[in-house]
Amino acid sequence: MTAPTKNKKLLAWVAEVEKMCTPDRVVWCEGTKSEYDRLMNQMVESGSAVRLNEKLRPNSFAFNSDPSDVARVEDRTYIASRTKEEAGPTNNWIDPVELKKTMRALYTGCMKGRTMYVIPFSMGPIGSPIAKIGIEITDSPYVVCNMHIMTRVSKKVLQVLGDDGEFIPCLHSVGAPLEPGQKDVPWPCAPIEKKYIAHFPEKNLIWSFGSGYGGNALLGKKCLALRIASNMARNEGWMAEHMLILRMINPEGRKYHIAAAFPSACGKTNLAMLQSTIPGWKVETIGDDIAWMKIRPDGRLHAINPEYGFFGVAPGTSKASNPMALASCSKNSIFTNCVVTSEGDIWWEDIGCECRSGTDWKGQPFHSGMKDKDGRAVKGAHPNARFTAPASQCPVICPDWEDPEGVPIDIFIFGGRRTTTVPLVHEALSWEHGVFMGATAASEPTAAALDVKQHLRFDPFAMKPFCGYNAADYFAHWFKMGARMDDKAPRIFYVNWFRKNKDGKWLWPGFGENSRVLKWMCERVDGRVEARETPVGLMPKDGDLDLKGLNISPDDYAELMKVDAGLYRNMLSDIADYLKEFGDRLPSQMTHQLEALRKRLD
Ligand code: O2Y
Ligand code: MN
Repeated sequence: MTAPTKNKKLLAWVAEVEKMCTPDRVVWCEGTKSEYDRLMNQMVESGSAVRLNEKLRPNSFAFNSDPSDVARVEDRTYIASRTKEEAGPTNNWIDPVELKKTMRALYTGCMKGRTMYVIPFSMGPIGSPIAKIGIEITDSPYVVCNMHIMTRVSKKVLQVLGDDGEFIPCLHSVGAPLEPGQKDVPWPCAPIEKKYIAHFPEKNLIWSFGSGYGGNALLGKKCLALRIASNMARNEGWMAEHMLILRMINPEGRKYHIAAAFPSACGKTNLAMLQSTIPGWKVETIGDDIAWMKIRPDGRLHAINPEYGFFGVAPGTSKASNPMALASCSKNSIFTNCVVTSEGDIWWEDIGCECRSGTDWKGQPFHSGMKDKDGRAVKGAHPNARFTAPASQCPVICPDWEDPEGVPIDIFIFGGRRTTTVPLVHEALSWEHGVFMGATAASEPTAAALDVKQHLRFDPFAMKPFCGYNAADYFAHWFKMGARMDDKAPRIFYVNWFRKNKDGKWLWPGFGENSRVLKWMCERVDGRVEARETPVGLMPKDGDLDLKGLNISPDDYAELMKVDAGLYRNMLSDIADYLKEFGDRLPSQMTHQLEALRKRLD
């Protein structure tokens, strides 16, 4: 196949990879429907995909991964910067020269018997001043089809790239060469000790080997759009964040744009697609996972969603929890590690109906209520089972979600999962205080991970697994961005949807009712409501949080909003211990904020 580009750097890289990986053939992808259909047909024929019932789930396919390859592998994810200090204490570091030597040996001949696909893709609307071009080389047709949904794959990308444009090279192999005559398996991958998800930030280069799953293999997502992009953003003066983006519209039609960062299991996708319960207020989705933001000529921070689709967790997604996510994957979608029912539809735990009979993610017969030989409930879908769905299919997608200029951000929200201590909502006293709140965002350990003393799990800006450089320098970058924006900087808030009372009952209903908290934030931005100052930040005055129609007792509300100085003081030592990790590189503003909080709590 002749290459559809004259870009010298790209041609040289593709030739170098072909020589090293020795595939049987090279295919340049164009992102067309016929390309997608052809690859899907091939995968159905080879037995790695199941075509779902056309009437129930049009143009949709189910895959089961190898049981050893079901999620991102953080232990095998590396930031191979020049020095360990540049990667910082939150990343795995290996010397780049050593890692390249190891990985070159693994890549040598690794695509034997397979096709090498070259995928030109844009993160962000093609040609947007905030977008970036990536080229993924992979030997997985499953990856190609997922990239079609998750990114903008097109010939136009190569046109924008031109003869000497810059791109981010992303090399991926499942790490399972085929000998002549060897039959392929449905989900080829390499054993865990051969898996590497490697980032070379000084070279803007990604090398992934051995896994075909999600964030390990769809390299536009976590590897490019967060780890490599966060480092580029620091160097180039913009921001690449693990944030959803939404637009909230008030009854007068005023639009507010919100970007929010939460660690996993905090309902990020649900918030991105929230259905407001307040009459006249509406929410539209712009993105559910990643935000790229630049200061534009108006002095404000504008955000785009660099992705084109959703790679959402399937179990728990239902009409009740997130009808918009469910509608998004009603057609043209890929399902990985879910149950396929006897009718040829898809099923997972808590989808909102029973599965009378089907095949589980390991290919075994399954029905709801099934027990194993020890009497334990059998799960049909893997807990990290996923749907890949076009964002354009979300019924509440914002009409401007592809605006190349992005949307101006008014509000940042951080959060964590805390059953005690942290109130439903508080606002930062300043940009510096807000950065401190984001940098110290934390959740309680899950029940399974409880140890004697319940240490908090800090996940700064929900970026712990995704920041491609030293997190202390990342905090400094946040401080700098605020200074550049001055009074045009977004306002910063912290939420905790997960507080419980003494009987273990949730104090806040969550889901659509979270719109009440967003409404208060919007009113704060407009100066329509004053706030009361507490030691931890600014909180709603009595009556300002709209609780109309909500059945919440005054006692529960008081508990939900309570700031117990003693409990907060206990948290200070955890925060101080965690910040020590960053040593001398920690920006002085962080220590000032910690001391200021300590004083306010006295
Ligand atoms: O397990 C994976 O590979 C997926 S991880 C993921 C997918 C979509 C959005 N966010 C995440 C995440 O880990 O933050
Ligand atoms: Mn994520």
